[in-house]
Amino acid sequence: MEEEKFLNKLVSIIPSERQKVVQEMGFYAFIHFTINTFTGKEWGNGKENPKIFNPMNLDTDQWCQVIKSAGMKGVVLTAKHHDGFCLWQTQTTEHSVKNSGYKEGKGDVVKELSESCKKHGLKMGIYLSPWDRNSEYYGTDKYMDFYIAQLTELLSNYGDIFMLWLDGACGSHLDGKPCQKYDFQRIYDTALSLQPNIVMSGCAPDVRWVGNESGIARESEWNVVPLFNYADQNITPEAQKDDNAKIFQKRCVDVMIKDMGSREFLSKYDTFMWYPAEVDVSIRPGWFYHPLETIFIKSIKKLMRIYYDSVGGNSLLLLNIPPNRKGLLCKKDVKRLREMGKRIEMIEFSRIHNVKYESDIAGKEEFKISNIYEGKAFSPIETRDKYNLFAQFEKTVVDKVILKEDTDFSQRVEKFSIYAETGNGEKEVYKGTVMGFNKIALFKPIETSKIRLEINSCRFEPYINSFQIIRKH
Ligand code: FUL
Repeated sequence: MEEEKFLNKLVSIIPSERQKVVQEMGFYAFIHFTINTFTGKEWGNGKENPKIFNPMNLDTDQWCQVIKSAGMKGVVLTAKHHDGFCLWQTQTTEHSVKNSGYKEGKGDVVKELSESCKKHGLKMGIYLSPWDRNSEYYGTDKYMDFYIAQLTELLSNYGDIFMLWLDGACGSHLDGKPCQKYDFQRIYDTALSLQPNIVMSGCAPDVRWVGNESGIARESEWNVVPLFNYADQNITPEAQKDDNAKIFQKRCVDVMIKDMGSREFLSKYDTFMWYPAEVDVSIRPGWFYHPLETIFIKSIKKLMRIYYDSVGGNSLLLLNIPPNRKGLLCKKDVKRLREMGKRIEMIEFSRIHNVKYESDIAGKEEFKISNIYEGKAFSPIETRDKYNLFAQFEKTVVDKVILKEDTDFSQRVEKFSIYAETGNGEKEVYKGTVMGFNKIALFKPIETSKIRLEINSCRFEPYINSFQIIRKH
């Protein structure tokens, strides 16, 4: 009885409409671009001369074309990084494009990108660093008003903004300034009042930082987690370097822990929230462009691994692609991203269309199996220990199965296996834990005409709305 009450509580936690939008997007770009691009630094100190910012060939249309070609659905721009330089025509400070070499002070990168996004059908997001090493107000009572004024400009003047990315970094000790307390609640309230559909990521309530910057997602990434202290995720200076155990310990423990949502773990808590993970990682070693790092662009194999682990592992992927000093994405990055896009597209192309679905248990009236890769969910009429779903199709070599739960009914599946009929009996090809809003199960290619999905641990009955069979390509 107690267990039932507990599970009922868990399955009552579902995503907001805003979270659902970003879950469907899955993959979007991060653009780190500012004065650091010209100084070769990762963290500017705020004392840089704005004149050095002068991307002579800046072309936000090129960014958007490349972003689209990679299969990404939106882009988040560092409108202001820790050095405080603003990429838009702000009234709040002189440390901006207004006093830069770019277009003789008349340029506005936020405006240009937002217009290109509209033209190319991409969503636009903003990163506005709370840590500001240039502002005279930083570390004083006035700073939050200053920050809110900047946020207000950005969220009022550039059309729809799908995401606000909030970085917890606070390095006032580096500048001998008092520690600045960020009023995150005020930031959330302002953002929502100006952009009611905005999704807030990082030190924010909608999307959770996965806990590292190396592109690693958990094998079991849960959306239903204990109520988080999300405004308290301070990111240390070591965040730049490869993650290692020591840094893990220093950083906020709750965002880093391995198991964040198993039944056993959750049983220690009594308040929960829907909080999907986002993997943020750069295509290059640094977040900003550095000429010498071009040889270290991640290989297509590595990028696809990150994609399958994140987008294919019930997480979101925010892939950073830094433009160079001309204001363009480099040829090598462009090539890699196009290749990535082609491979992602191939997954869709290789989906088998004529699939006959069946189950060994009747479906609920409104959730009968009809076509569970085109939006119709399946949910059995009763709760059992095991549920089987069968997919039958013309014999072919398959190597992937895509599974999605209908998250309007929460995230329920805890364990599943995939079996392929070989003509010589069934073979287990994949053993998994969570599905969530997107799971791509990859396995060794196998020739088959029948796949069985066995769900063997679930929070009550499952609601499966996608069971796609993907041919090897
Ligand atoms: C970190 C920052 O310190 C890095 O420079 C970068 O912007 C990364 C996404 O977040 O906290």
